[in-house]
Amino acid sequence: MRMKTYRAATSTAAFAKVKSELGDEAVILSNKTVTENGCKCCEIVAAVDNQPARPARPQQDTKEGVVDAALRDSVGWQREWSQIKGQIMALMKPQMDPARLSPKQRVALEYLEREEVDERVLTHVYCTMRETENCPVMTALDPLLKATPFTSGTWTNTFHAFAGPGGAGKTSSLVRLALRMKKERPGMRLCLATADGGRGKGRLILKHYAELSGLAFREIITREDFALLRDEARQFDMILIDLPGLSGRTTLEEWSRLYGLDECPDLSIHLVMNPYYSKGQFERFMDKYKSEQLASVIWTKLDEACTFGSILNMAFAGGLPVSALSYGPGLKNSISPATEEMIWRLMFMRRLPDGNTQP
Ligand SMILES: Nc1nc2c(ncn2[C@@H]2O[C@H](COP(=O)(O)OP(=O)(O)OP(=O)(O)O)[C@@H](O)[C@H]2O)c(=O)[nH]1
Ligand SMILES: [Mg+2]
Repeated sequence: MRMKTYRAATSTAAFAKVKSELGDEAVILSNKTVTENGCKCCEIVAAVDNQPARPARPQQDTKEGVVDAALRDSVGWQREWSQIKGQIMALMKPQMDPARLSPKQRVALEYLEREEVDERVLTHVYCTMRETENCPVMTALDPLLKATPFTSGTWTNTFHAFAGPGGAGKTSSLVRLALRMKKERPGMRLCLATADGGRGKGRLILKHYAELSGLAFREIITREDFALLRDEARQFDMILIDLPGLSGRTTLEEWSRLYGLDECPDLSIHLVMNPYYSKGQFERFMDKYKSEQLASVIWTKLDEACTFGSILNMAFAGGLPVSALSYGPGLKNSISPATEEMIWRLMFMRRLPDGNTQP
């Protein structure tokens, strides 16, 4: 067994060093806050087996080897599975005879296809409409999409973390929702916390708006800081945590374990996404950001998108409700707690929640 100590400004940065040097098999033995040259930083002790239990490259010529290789490379595995699903859909497509639908149903299905709603959803909608004679389109679509608006009254648990790809709009969404809730309920005890210490900008924005609006501000550099925040949670109605965009192969589940977020039953994670990622990119993100604690999706940059089918695709694939919609770069009047009506208007009329229409 080889042991090594890593120090960095945050657990995220220290963990990235561990991964790049010792690889995915490394085990974290300790993860604590230490002081170096008068500054708080994170120290991780990690270990890796000198003799890997399994050969680095599994034998590909046996059944076990092939399965092992596929399971090790989960992205490859996912891609294969998605190809199989694609082939099933291709087989089904000729049976999706548009002539068997009413003109209204046909137009709606064609519209959804143009909006880049994927085949899985289209097939499901087609089958639902075929099951019941004259089934209204909205009756078939309605069960596929749910909204749980991000307001102080709807979400009753204390901890809310904002996760998602770099630059997706996590920090902006967090600040906008916090300011909105504070305006609606001035007595609300809100705390803004940043776990994104590695990138100065997000941290400074959060600190700035917390100070400006009289909200509490906390920094999470290691799991000890998160444990301390849990100890003081009773004094807040809601704690909003800004997570970093995860680089490389680090997954949200790994990151949550590193900071102890996975042990907090009172925590919901909201996934912040843009609607214009490609299909393959969505699949990659779904894999990277999957977590039992995922509770909703926040869609941002709607003002920059030209199709909105991915909102329905994601709801169908992940079963998560949509909690907020963001549609502008500024801080004012650019985010709305989501409702189903807003999303359908967006999808069928290209109308943003502020009433503006997308070209
Ligand atoms: N047009 C538009 N821009 C947005 C929207 N939401 C956020 N932005 C902009 O997108 C940029 C990135 O937003 P951030 O909130 O910093 O994104 P982030 O996910 O926190 O980024 P990292 O912390 O770097 O991973 C900023 O310039 C925001 O102003 C939106 O709904 N529409
Ligand atoms: Mg940020």
